[in-house]
Formats: sequence, C-alpha cells, structure tokens
Amino acid sequence: MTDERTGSLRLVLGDQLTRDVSSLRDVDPRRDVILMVEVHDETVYVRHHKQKLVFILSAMRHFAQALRDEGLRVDYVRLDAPGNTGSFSGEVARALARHAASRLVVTEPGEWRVREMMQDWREELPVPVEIREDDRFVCSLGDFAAWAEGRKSYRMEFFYREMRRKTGLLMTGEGQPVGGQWNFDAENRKALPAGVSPPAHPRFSPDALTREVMDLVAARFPDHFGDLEPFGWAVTRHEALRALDVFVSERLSGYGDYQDAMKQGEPFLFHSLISPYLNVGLLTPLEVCRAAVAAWERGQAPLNAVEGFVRQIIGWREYVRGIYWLRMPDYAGTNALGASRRLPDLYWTGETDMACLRACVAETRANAYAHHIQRLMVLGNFALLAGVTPAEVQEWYLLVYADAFEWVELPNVHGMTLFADGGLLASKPYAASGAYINRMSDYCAGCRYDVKGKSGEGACPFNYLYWNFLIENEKRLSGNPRMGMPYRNLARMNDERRCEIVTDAAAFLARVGAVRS
Ligand code: FAD
Ligand code: DLZ
Ligand code: SF4
Repeated sequence: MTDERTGSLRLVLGDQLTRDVSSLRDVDPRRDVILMVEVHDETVYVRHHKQKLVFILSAMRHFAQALRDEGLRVDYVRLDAPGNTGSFSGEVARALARHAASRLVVTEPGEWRVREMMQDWREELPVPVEIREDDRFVCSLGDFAAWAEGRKSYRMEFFYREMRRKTGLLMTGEGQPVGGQWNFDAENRKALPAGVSPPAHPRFSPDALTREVMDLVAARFPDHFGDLEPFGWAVTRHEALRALDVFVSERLSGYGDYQDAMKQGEPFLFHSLISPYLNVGLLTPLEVCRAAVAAWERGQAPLNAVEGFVRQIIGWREYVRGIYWLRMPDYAGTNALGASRRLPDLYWTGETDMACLRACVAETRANAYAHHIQRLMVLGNFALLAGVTPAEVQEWYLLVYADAFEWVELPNVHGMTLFADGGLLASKPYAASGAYINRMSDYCAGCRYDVKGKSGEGACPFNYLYWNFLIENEKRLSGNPRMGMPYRNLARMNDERRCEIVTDAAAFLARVGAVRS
C-alpha cells in the first residue's frame, strides 16, 4: 500500500503524551497522520481504578487536541467508536488501510507485553515498522545493561551516583556532590510533629472533555475498583506544570524531613503527586529535578529535601526501569520466598480493625494514590509478612494506583516489597513489626489492637506476623548477613514462644482469608 503521496502513521500510546516523544520528532504535518487509540484490551488487562482510567483517557484526548491545535493531523479512535476492534494490533491495521500509510513509526512501549505485540507487527503488517527508542529517561536501556554487566548485585545507590554525574544535578564544578554527601536519607525519617499541617495540594476541576470520559468510565467500568469522584488529577501538560510548581513552592521544603511520615486524614503530606504525570509523559524527569534544584539554589528548599526528591527520580525511577527490562520476562514469575497465600479481601474492602491498613486502603480507593511508605511499609509489609503470592499482590498494585505501569510497579512490588527476586533489588526484606508503623504514624493511637502487645487476640497482628515471617523463612533468610540481628533474637526464643507466634499468626491469617492457594 505504498503511495508516494502518503506519509507515515505515527502511533502514540497512552503513556507517550510528550510532544517531543521520539515517534513525533520529525512528524510532517502535510503527509503524516498521528494515530491515538482507546482500546478495550488496555482498559481491562487489569481492572484499573476508575480514576486511573479517566486520567489516562482524558489526558490522551487533551493531548490529541493540543496536537490538532498545532496543525497536526490526528486520527483519534474513541473507545465507543463504531468498528473499534479493541486492540492495538487491530486498530493499527485498520488505520494503515484507512490512510494508505507507507510506514508505521512508534516509540518503544513501557511494558513487555506490548513490546512483544509490536515485534509481531513487523511480521504481520503490510508496511515497514520503525520502533524508536524511548529517550524520555535519563538512562538508556543500553547504558543500564552496560552498568549492570558483571556486577554481582545491583545496588541503587551506586547507579544513582552515576546518574548524578551524568546529569550534573547537585554536583559541584569539581565533580563532587554538593553538601559533601551523595545521600541525605538519614535526615529524612521524621514523624510528623503535632501542629505541622501540610499545605493542600492542587486539584483540577474536570472540564467538559474529562466529564465525558467520566461518564464513559462510569457506564462501562462500574465494577472496577475505586471511587470515580471527586476527580482532581491534572490531565494536560499545562495543569501538570502547575501541580509541579505548587509542589516546589509550597511542599518541597518539607519533603525531606517528612518523606517517611504517615498521618491519619493526611494522605498526601509533603509528597509531590507527580508520578502519574511523569509516567504518561506530561512531565519529564529532568525538568522536575531542575525545578527542585532551582528552588534549593534560591534558598527555598533545604538540601536534604531536594536531594531526596532528585534521588527518587534519577535514582529509583530510572533504576527500576533498568531492572525491569534487564530481567523481563522472568522477573514477573519470581517468588524466591515461595509465598502462596491468597490476597485477603481487606485489600479491596478496607474492612479490618487494623487502623493503618484500613486508612491506606480507604485512601487508595478514594484517591488512586498512596505515598511510598504507605505502599511499602503498611500495605506491602503486610503482604510480605502474610506470605501472599507475588502475582496477586502485583496485580493489585498495578490496578489501584493512577501511576501504575508494569515497568515501575513490578520491581517495586517483587523486588523492593516482597523480596520475591531473592535480593536483586533490596539487600534484605523490608519486614517490620508494628513498632515501625507506630514510630512513623499516628495510626496506632486509634487502633483496636495494642501495638505493644506481642501475642493474643488484642495484640497488633504485625508483631506476631513479623516473627512468624522469620520462622517461615528461616532456611531462606537466616544466612543473610543483614538479617543477623533478628535471627539472633529469634534464636533466643524458647519453643513455647515460637509455638505461640505460629498459632496466633495461623489463626489471624485464616480469619482474614490469607489462606494457602
Ligand atoms: P514523591 O514521593 O513525591 O516522589 C517523587 C517521584 O519520585 C515520584 O513521582 C516518582 O516518579 C519517583 N519515585 C519515588 N519512589 C520511587 C520508586 N520506588 N520507584 C520509582 N519511582 C519512584 N511508582 C510509580 O510511579 N508507579 C507505580 O506503579 C508504583 N508502584 C509502587 C508499588 C510499591 C509496592 C511501592 C513500594 C512503590 C511503588 N511506586 C510506584 C513508587 C512510589 O511509591 C511512587 O512513585 C510514589 O509514591 C508516587 O507518589 P509521588 O509522586 O507523590 O512521589
Ligand atoms: C493504561 C492504558 C489504558 C487504560 N488505556 C489505554 C488506551 O486505551 N490506549 C492507549 O494507547 N494506552 C492506554 N493505556 C496505556 C497503555 O497501557 C500503555 O501505553 C502500555 O501499557 C505500554 O506501556
Ligand atoms: Fe497497625 Fe498494629 Fe498500629 Fe493497629 S496497632 S495501627 S494494626 S501497626
């Protein structure tokens, strides 16, 4: 179907909403057509939170409008368009025929399953397929593989230092980290003192386009997890820049100190809430880091806050992406601890007497958001201690958060949270008893359980689940040098105490439905 008058078809996926994405860089407004498609397959490969669906579809529609306003030709296929085949492959084939395009140009996707699909297009489609690198990241996949080559373990800290050198962010002219330290994490573990209240984060009122998507989602996905309203996510680059600006000027200064804090009724604290925007491309990693560094240079935010923020983005975010592509597809099947219990219903309903879990699930349902420590040390820690099958936990995280895409979510769940990769990403499991949650939050004060209780019906379940986890995984973990202290403490327990722990844990896990599958 090659015709000299027809140009190329430029496919832009729902997480490629960046004007400078590689597939659009040399787009010719006279000859090329940009294709964007809403497809059933993508909306249901997991049962995404309703707000996540609205966010992505509305951001796609607004992005298409912005391209049109620029004079570009956009073919946008809506979910309810007649003839929509429901799949990327079907819609690309239809559009190639519709436009008699001579070539397909696309930026590589963020998820393995879509990349596999695109590789097949090279065989299946009647035109050449050009898959371009996604260079919206600081570290290319090739550079990450080169960094990883020959290393026994891939510690984020060393990767992060490379990224600091590469970007020059927070570096002196002599190539040293500003402030004489690479990492100020030790200063970033404060609980929120009484009387400190975080500034409100900006919410964006849905416009007519977003309202239309909200009606569509309400009608087509009523059974998906999560509240549809109130919906306040940014859906355009302009709004996302505004969200970044408000974060940098109003909350960044408290970001470092209270990064790990949790508080009842304060789901956002000093966090940025920009992960959905970064992940779909409304914001880029370097521009957000530069905005934070500029605030430090102006004296508006302390170094521990700015370094902590920059580390999350050019460190953790880039690093988990590198690990994902280095280790897929096997990474998704990892289960180093042999965890095999079902995910308890409370992750969906929030119905539990455990005040910390109840708050984190309720906030997740209401906002399609929980901050990092809620995800890791409450929701994730419980799944780890309860020995829930990694695949079930992974599916849950992939669908409940507005920012969830497999390349970033999977390593955080399998590697950081569940130790399912056997220590590739974390040197030891992030297992903690109730004492950690009590130190970092005010949840325990309002809980039916006693955070100091060690055993019996009224004791905080995290306490006996923690020891039960160590007992269940003794063979696998006791040789880990970083687990020396807890295993020495376990060794001091007599058989009677161990038996009490195992009995309490078994009864509790059965009660919440965390049964072996
Ligand atoms: P902030 O605290 O303001 O941090 C700034 C930015 O740093 C974030 O926007 C994000 O882009 C980046 N960042 C911070 N921590 C990480 C990390 N561990 N990995 C990658 N990037 C990071 N993040 C996602 O973007 N998508 C996910 O699906 C996702 N799933 C997670 C699942 C689990 C079990 C855990 C423990 C973490 C997960 N994270 C995920 C990482 C992190 O929790 C979120 O990026 C963060 O909570 C987003 O909120 P924020 O924008 O307010 O972050
Ligand atoms: C997540 C998502 C959803 C829900 N819907 C669409 C869609 O209809 N069309 C689209 O192009 N992209 C969607 N996405 C994002 C894709 O799932 C994402 O681009 C792939 O997972 C590749 O990373
Ligand atoms: Fe959570 Fe235990 Fe504290 Fe209750 S007592 S809020 S279950 S840590």
